[in-house]
Amino acid sequence: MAEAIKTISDYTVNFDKIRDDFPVLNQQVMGKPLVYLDNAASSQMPQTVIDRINRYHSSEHANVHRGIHTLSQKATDEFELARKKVQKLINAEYEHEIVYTTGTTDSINLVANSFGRKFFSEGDEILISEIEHHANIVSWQLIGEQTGAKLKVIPVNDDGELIWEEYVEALNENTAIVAITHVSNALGTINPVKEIVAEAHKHDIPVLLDGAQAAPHSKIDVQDIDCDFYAFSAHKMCGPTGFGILYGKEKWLEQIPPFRGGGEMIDKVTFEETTYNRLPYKFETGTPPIAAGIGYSTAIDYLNDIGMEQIAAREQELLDYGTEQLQKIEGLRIIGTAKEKASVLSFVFDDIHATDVGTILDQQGIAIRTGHHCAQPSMRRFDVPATARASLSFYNNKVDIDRLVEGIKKAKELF
Ligand code: 7TS
Repeated sequence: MAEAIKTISDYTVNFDKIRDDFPVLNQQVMGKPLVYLDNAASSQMPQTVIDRINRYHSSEHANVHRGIHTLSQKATDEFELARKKVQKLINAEYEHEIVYTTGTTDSINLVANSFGRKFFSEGDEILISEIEHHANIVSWQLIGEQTGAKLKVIPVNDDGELIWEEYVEALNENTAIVAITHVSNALGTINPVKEIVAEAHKHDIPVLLDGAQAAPHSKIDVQDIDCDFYAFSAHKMCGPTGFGILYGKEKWLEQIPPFRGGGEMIDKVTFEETTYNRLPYKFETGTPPIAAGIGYSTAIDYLNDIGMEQIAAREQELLDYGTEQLQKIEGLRIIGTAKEKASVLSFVFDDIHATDVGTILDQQGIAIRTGHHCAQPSMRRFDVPATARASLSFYNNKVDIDRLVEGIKKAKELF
């Protein structure tokens, strides 16, 4: 992901100071300074985002898109500003291609239901990979049960990389959609999404990308990738929970029906018939998470101030350092060794359960995630019940990794 910038000395941002922007990091857990390495689950919010959300609640709160009064108009303007910022962040062609959701899971469910109801029929295939998050498996299974469409799964090799020939071979006249993760949350694999999309488009097959783990860590350009849908969550990008994005190409959003019914998404309602609002509001129902949207808007400013390229380079450097250090620990096996990899370090020991590693680390103030990471098929592929996973953000540093290594060694001693 890191492109032009290669070394710490090339940074124009002082990443060690950046840590001070995150109040949650400045605390003791179990009597030790917190080391937060669970960023793939959720990242932390900088003070500026917390302040923005507080200000909204303290002096700006009103419902959006419906009030003539000043507060409502201001809330609407601020909430809609996030849409413009997201459009710019991911280089979407039109602002109305940005649909607000409550997160990646919600975005994928929206496409599965709306696209599936319109286009799926008996015998259709939904092409996914072996290393998807459950959100990008189960949503499709549910709509498959209603429409007769079935999952088809592209395998990965022992490094956790998509087997390209299998992908090309799997595409056929029955493929209704390709739904694939940009970056695997369990293994860190970065999929070659531009090539995946180009190959599918040769057969006029649309592609949904699960960008939950990619959008926080690199510059996303949906026009360059040419994907048809792109889903991601605010809370993994220094924003609050409860807010997310579905990008969809205008041509698809125009064609597919609304997912949920209610206020906002309508144009005219009678008991006989309802007509729908214009894009993107056709897909947005009820009172949205306004404070979260406004907070996310500030999070985007924050990320842009640092620069997504610098973030990618910093994380690559930390990942390289972390990989090197973990590899030195006897008996530790890294799961997920793709050449193109994002800042996830999943590992196992043959004789220590991942949960035990996580518990010992927690006792030392080190937060990681253990378990199947909502990606049980990925675990099955590597024949492990669970992994311990340290996931890095740009605000982590080498001291965090050194503490992790020390902590793991302690767990080894104890077991
Ligand atoms: N897709 C991927 C690739 C993810 O990593 C996650 C969350 C989701 C979808 C769902 O995102 P949500 O915001 O809708 O919950 N991944 C993780 C994880 O790795 N640990 O906790 C949540």
